[in-house]
Amino acid sequence: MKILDEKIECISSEGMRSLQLERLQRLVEYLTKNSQFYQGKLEETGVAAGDIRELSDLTRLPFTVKADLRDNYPFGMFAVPMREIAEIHASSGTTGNPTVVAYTKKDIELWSMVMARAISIAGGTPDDIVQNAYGYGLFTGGLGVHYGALELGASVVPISSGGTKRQLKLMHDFGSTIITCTPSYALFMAEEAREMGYDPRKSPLKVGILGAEPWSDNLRREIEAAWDMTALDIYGLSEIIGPGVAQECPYKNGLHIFSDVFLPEIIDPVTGRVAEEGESGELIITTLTKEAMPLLRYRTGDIVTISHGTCECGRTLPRISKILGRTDDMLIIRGINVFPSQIESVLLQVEGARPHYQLVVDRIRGLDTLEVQVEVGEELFSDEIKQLQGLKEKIRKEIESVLALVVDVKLVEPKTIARSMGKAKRVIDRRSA
Ligand code: DLL
Repeated sequence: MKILDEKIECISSEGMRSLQLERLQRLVEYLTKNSQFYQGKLEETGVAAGDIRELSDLTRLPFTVKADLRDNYPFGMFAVPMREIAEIHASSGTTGNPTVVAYTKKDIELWSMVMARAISIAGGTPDDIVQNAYGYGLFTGGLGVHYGALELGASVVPISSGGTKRQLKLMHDFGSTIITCTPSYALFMAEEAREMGYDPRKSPLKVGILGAEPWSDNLRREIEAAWDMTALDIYGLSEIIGPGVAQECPYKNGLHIFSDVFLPEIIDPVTGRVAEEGESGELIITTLTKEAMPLLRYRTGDIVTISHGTCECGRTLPRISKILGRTDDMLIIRGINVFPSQIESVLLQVEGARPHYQLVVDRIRGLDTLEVQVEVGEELFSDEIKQLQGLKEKIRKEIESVLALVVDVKLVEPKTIARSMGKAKRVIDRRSA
């Protein structure tokens, strides 16, 4: 398979470190000159541009957190005048101010470049037809993939999310070879296809570039079997650029992170201690070359492990694991820490459970409870009660043995759990209500 940017994607570790250091020094100088926000922060921390002499000096720099973006709503984080801003995106902002992010023209070029790399790492070439079913608009998924597909020279169908019947018709008629959407939407589309009497395994799709929400390897297997395609993970977040921060290759050995432009660190989210190779921690990213809104040591809240060393695909870019959870979506149930994706992983190993589930957390008489609602196949519902009871018990026991957590299991009929065209809502927490 051709490597798009071999000089960077296969660079030696010394080469990468010296590139990162040079860019980091330039970044701190740039921020000292251009960003009012960072001028204040750097002054508080007592670090000047000249103090960054080696890469390990990175840890002397201050963290940036989401609240900084909210507090400086709407444009307080910008490091360039408005006339240089080319594009502005914002989160949906269900609570309080939305998070605003902005790009100069050069930032859009950077976004196009990293997204072209991502599609290429997934196996995409100019011969592919990319059906882009991420939402277009203020969400960064749609436009990010779009720019990358253009940069790579592929053909892009900007269909956006939703309109499932039309998705399936155009996919078939156009011969789309790559689908880009959330994993939950890929699953839902396969379900709809079957209902329309169309076998998704016969679709022209070869690869799915799926992300924007957590998903387990077991869900990957479901999606791959449903579509008879390779399903690969893509990671990113609006604050850093959007999609295009890290991308899994067909060897499925972690996601290659574009560390020439997004400098990663993994730390213990509580103590701040740097994690060892292979140890999980919070991913922190410094954007090395952005103009409009560069971020120093941004706390993504996403929990990963990182590994270095050459991948079977030939790339030397470090690899992060699939996102194991978020610092803020970890459920603490009666003192036990669980991430929704761990429950997903267990559920999908039990025969009869379908990959549609929701977790309902509540506090009853001072005690946390977790109800796992999961759909089971139609055939099971017409079966004897005894069999359903057996399945329920099996799921309960499996979760208990893997996570040491006692939960209530509720089996529900097909299509009871709401389907999602974008990010799925897996957890309903009634404790704060
Ligand atoms: O979700 C950007 C994106 C679009 C990524 C399309 C991939 C594909 P935000 O809406 O700002 O941006 O949400 C970012 O979503 O901090 C993670 O918690 C989560 N997330 C993104 N990708 C993955 C993934 C886009 N592959 C937040 N696995 C991030 C797990 C993911 N979680």
